[in-house]
Formats: sequence, structure tokens, C-alpha cells
Amino acid sequence: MSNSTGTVPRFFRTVWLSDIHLGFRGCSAASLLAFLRSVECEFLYLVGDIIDIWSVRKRPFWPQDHNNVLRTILGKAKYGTKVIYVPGNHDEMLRDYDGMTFGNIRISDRIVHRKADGKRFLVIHGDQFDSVVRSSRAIALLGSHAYDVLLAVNTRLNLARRKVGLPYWSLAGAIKHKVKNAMRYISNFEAAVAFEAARLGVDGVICGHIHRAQIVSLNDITYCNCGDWVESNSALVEHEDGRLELLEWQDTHRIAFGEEEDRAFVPLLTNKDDAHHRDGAAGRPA
Ligand SMILES: [Mn+2]
Repeated sequence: MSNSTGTVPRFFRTVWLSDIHLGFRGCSAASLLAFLRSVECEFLYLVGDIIDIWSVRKRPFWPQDHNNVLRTILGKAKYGTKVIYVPGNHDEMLRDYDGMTFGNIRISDRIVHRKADGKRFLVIHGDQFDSVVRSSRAIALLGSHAYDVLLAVNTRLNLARRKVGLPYWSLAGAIKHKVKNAMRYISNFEAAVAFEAARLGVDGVICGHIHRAQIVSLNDITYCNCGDWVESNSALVEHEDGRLELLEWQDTHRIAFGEEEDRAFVPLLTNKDDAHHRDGAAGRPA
């Protein structure tokens, strides 16, 4: 895919990418390469599940395109882009290096990004909220002690599973297998993540994990999900004035399909909201 050849890269202040799943057969590495070559940015956030270490362990798979994606990212880091790697559950081993910097790439489990307009956004992968999402009753108890307990349980449970070689419990997988409940899972996830942002006193949150690109206002929190590079091939970007926008890469051109401006008019989980992205996360691979 060399569609960007000869074109001038488009500049964004910030680019967020999540759920790339390098090392997994379903990864759209060629499309991502074309996207990466077509943009320049001051900040590049890798919002988790970038290298699918679980998948590589299960079935070794690493074609040249996947290498090229890493090289392109390293190249950007070398030439001045501030690259921040926020680990997810498929690359959770990197969480052991929280706060460290490797080859100009900073690893941070969660980080607050300050936009050009001064608004502060929590950047986090999102798997941290899985147990909250799993327990539907917990959502009703948001704000209570149960929420904190579930967050702590989630971390310990998955650390224990990892020690005995069990794979991470996957929310995306659960959504895939419980199509009927998919919308409930998604809205619970979005509510849990937005609640965390409200608790921290930031203006919004940027996450991934459920493979469903989105910009929506939940109470006073701007919830953004970068989507993924398995099916939707989407990126969240910040323009120089601080405006956020979702881009969907289609190999021939970019399509903008969600903007911060219209978020106030998009209530959560209505048909109108649904029109903002391609059909649901239900059938997407984890
Ligand atoms: Mn994930």
C-alpha cells in the first residue's frame, strides 16, 4: 500500500492509536503503515494492545509489515515525535516498565494529556475496568466502595491468571460471544471509564480495548475511543486548535466520521449515535 507516496504528510498535534494487535493475523498492518506515513504529529500515543504478545505466544506470526509498523513508529520517535506507549492487556508485560523510556518511547500505564485548548484528558487502555463492566450490578453502585474493590480485584485476578499462564479475560471476546448483551457491555464500559475520568477531575478520557471508535459526551466527560486496526482502522487525532476528530482509514483516503463539536448532540447508544461508526463491536475479533 503506497497510496501516500508523493503526498505531503498531514500534520496533527496529536495522534492516538489503539488495538493494533501486531503479531495477530487480523492486524491491518499495511493500512496502518500507509496511515502512519501520511501523517506527522507532535505527540503519538499508542493506547494499548499494540503488540499482541498473547497471540504471538500462542501462534508465532510476524510478517515484514508488522516490523515496518514498529520501525516507522521508532523513526517518528527519533525525529522528534513524542511517543507514549500506554500498555493494554495484550501487551501487559510492558506494564512492568511503567515510567521508563526506551529509545525515545515513554511507557506509561496511564497518563494525562493536555490539549492545545488546555483541556486535560486521561489516556488509558481500558481493560482496567473489565471487572466493573462484568459485574452489571456494579454500575448501579458507581461511586460506592464496590467500584474501588472491583478495580483492585481486576488487577489481582489478571496478575494471577498471567502467573499460571492463563490468558487475560477479554472484554472484546465477551462482547463477541454475547452479542445480545453487546450494547449493554459497551455502555457499561463507557460509563465506567467516564466515571474514572470524572473522579480524577479531568475533562475527558481517551481509551481503546473494546474496538469501537467513538467520541461522545457522557455527563460532563468527553469519552473518546480510538477504535482499532483489526477491522475499523481508525485513529483519533487532535488538531492544532485542540479539536478532536476520529478518522477512518480507507487506503485511498481518510474519512472523518466523528467530531468533538457534535458530541453534545449525540446521546449515548441511540440510533443516531450508532450512525457515527460502522456496525457494532459485536462481531469483531479481540
Ligand atoms: Mn485490550
